[in-house]
Amino acid sequence: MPKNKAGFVTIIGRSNVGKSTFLNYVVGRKVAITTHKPQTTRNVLRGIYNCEGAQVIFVDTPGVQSGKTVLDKKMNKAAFASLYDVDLILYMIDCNQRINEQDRLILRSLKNHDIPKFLVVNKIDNLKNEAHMVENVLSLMSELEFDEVFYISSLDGNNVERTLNKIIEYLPESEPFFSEEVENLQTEAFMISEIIREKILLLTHEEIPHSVGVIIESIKEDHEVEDLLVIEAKIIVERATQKGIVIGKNGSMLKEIGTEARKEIVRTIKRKVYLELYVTVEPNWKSYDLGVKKAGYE
Ligand SMILES: Nc1nc2c(ncn2[C@@H]2O[C@H](COP(=O)(O)OP(=O)(O)OP(=O)(O)O)[C@@H](O)[C@H]2O)c(=O)[nH]1
Ligand SMILES: [Mg+2]
Repeated sequence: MPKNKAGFVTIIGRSNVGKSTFLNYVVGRKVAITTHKPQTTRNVLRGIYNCEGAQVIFVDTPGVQSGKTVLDKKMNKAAFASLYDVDLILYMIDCNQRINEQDRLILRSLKNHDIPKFLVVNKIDNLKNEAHMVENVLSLMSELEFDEVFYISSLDGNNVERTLNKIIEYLPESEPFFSEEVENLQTEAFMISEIIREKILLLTHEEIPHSVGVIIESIKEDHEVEDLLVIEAKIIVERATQKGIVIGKNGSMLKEIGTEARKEIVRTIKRKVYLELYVTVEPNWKSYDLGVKKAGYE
């Protein structure tokens, strides 16, 4: 009879390498929003994988980056802090990217953590230059002794199950931390705010995605329409010009954001929803402590 295994596994890496896509794939549901834009994830998120005899709690982290704002620094700090008190670390890279300063920062930090570490080379479905990838991997392996190396695709799932099985092998014997009924470790309000932010990231360009924060002001039952949930959300931008862009001509952009977000919120929380969005300017909110706090990032 195999023993029960359970533990926490942090996924760390630069922005855009596919950490959140991996989390969503293994957990089998959308825990984290994912986009092609860097710095999509801003919080540490958790998702649970259950199988016969094992439970893995994956910890997704903001991509390590070189930004200088208070928010950027908080995000890096959160990513590095999540290396503590876990049982295993997945360090993810994109198979097509050369190692940079952020990777070196991560490597230095990994050296301080005496737990199993896997190097996970992602996006293998889209490999452009095998020689470059091998060079990168060898260079990383010469700096740090990884316990295992995997070449995977979080998009089509190639090699993900093998990675998962190996993770479980390394985890300590333990009873599960959460009952199998627990699906979601983030609050519903957080999920809703992230869905709205995802639609903004996907629909807007240039500096807008990085400048936006979303706060859920209220979630209430409607007084008149049965089963209708009224959600009021505030979109925060850094400058008045950005407010204009997010609202769009005659409100067209805000309407599109609202329509796309509402559809997904309905699918996610399985309720009828009325979504009310408005936009406010909080000058340079990402650059000072209180602004970051007000935008919901503690
Ligand atoms: N081709 C390919 N694309 C992938 C794969 N995994 C992720 N992507 C894409 O890469 C982009 C970034 O994915 P995310 O999961 O948001 O990346 P992340 O590492 O969480 O990024 P941050 O949250 O910004 O740190 C998205 O467009 C994904 O669809 C993969 O295995 N293959
Ligand atoms: Mg992410």
